[in-house]
Amino acid sequence: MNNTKKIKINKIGDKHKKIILVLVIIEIIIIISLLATGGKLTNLSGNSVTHDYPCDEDYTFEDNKCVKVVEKNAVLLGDIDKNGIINVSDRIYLSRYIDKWQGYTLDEFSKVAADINKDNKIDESDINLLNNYLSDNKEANLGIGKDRFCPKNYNMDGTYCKQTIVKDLK
Ligand SMILES: [Ca+2]
Ligand SMILES: [Ca+2]
Repeated sequence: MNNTKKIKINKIGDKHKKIILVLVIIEIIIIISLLATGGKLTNLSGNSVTHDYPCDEDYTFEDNKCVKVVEKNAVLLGDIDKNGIINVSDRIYLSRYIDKWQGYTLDEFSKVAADINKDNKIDESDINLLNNYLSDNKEANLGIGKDRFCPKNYNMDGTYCKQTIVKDLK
């Protein structure tokens, strides 16, 4: 009686071994096929084409070009350090930039934020307007802390600025 039981158990064990072996073989085939197609483009009909992915990682492949959409918060007029509020730090930064302190630079967004009277120059008159605003002189408020802008080459989309960068294939 005991012997019969043993044999049965062994038979079931062999079956499992075969199933596991088949699964391992299938897995190996899948891994090999993935390695073989890695880094390649596959067209709609499922055929592999010969070149590597033609765009840098952060670009998508559209209409035979590499396309990337850059999105940033729109500039708040007067928010020179771009932290979302207008305060004395913005004025300090602006005056140091105008006085050419080392390390005080403005990027394309900050330059829009700093030109408070919108005359395409960043100078003392912008500091004066910011000073007036900070000392609660509402007459000097030309949209400081309210108007939002996008730099050139960006499109306004709600409170965001978007820029679409298109590059040729690598
Ligand atoms: Ca600020
Ligand atoms: Ca100005």
